[in-house]
Amino acid sequence: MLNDEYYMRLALQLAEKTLGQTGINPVVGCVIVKEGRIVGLGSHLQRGSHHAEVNALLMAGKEAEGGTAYVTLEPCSYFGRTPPCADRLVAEKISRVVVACTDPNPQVAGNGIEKLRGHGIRVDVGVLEQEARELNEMFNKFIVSRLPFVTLKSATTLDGKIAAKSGDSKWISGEASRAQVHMLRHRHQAIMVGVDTVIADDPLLTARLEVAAIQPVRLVVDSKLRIPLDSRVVKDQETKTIVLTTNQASIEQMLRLNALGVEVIKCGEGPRVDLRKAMAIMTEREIGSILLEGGSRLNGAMLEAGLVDKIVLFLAPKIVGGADAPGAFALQGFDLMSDAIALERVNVERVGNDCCITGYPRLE
Ligand code: AOF
Ligand code: ZN
Repeated sequence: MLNDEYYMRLALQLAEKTLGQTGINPVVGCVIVKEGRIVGLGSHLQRGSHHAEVNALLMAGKEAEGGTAYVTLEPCSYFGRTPPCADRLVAEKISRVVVACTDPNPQVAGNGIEKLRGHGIRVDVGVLEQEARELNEMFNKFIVSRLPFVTLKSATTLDGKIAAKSGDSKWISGEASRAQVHMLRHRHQAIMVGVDTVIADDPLLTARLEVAAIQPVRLVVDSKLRIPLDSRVVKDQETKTIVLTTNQASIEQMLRLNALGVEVIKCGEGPRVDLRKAMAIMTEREIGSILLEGGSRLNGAMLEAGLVDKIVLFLAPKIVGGADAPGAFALQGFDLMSDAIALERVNVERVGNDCCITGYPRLE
């Protein structure tokens, strides 16, 4: 027997496939059903373009009248870059709306549902609610806190190392894990690393998928502008590179980087980059999600500053040893285990021969 979950699952799939392409906007899917037939399907494809409901309504045309709309997020109720979806659903004479979850955007937050009900439309809320909410975890944080959602990704050996004592790190995790990392890059608006990672590994930091990928902006935290001018993140033009530094950085080096097309932003007086300020600057630039890819010290500093929202750790079944080999998180350290940074909502999944552990640091 078909039920609401059947169509909502389809709407969620339409939303999920667009993760990474809506910028600071949520991903949203909509399915319109009339007399047992699907008459319209839509996703929000890009910020500034039609919302999911409008795309689905355009496909349905006159068939929308009297139909049921399944939407993964509460229809919006205000004029943003596009007119309110709630008004449009009313105008097209939809008779019932099924919503997965409410929109945390303070400008919507229940108003969309209220508006629909005010026009006599039956609205049912909460079908596949948890899935829908998790799908937009980055948007949910950004729209309320006005700070980017930071996912810390790392790959370690069983003994917690991110490189051998020589510095060699290719490769720790297996092919399947590395493919997942490229999907993570595609789904975040920026990738952030410390300058030591650029010096040690000379990474390209682009998203490489079997299909075309969206390239996140590259962010390099570099308080003294030690970034080599011939590093790949400087030379490669596939995406923009921004270096976050301090007032202590040399003007000459800054100008050299600018001449090579790299933007340099000063975040604080030094000696270290003010990471909280860096996050606020990203917000101004409408970067709502960041994939933090190390190294140890930047990971530690971001964690200590309470700026990490999620951890994705690929644990590879190998042991490399070496007292000086770096670990994933360089922190000052706590005296008591009870003070350790604990993760909540932990999930464990096997990826090839690796184990992928995800969780959310409890932020006090
Ligand atoms: C919906 N359906 O498909 C989306 C919604 O100013 P805009 O047009 O970019 O709208 C942004 C806000 O609209 C966004 O913050 C969120 O609250 C809502 N997004 N709403 O009804 C959609 N993408
Ligand atoms: Zn809308």
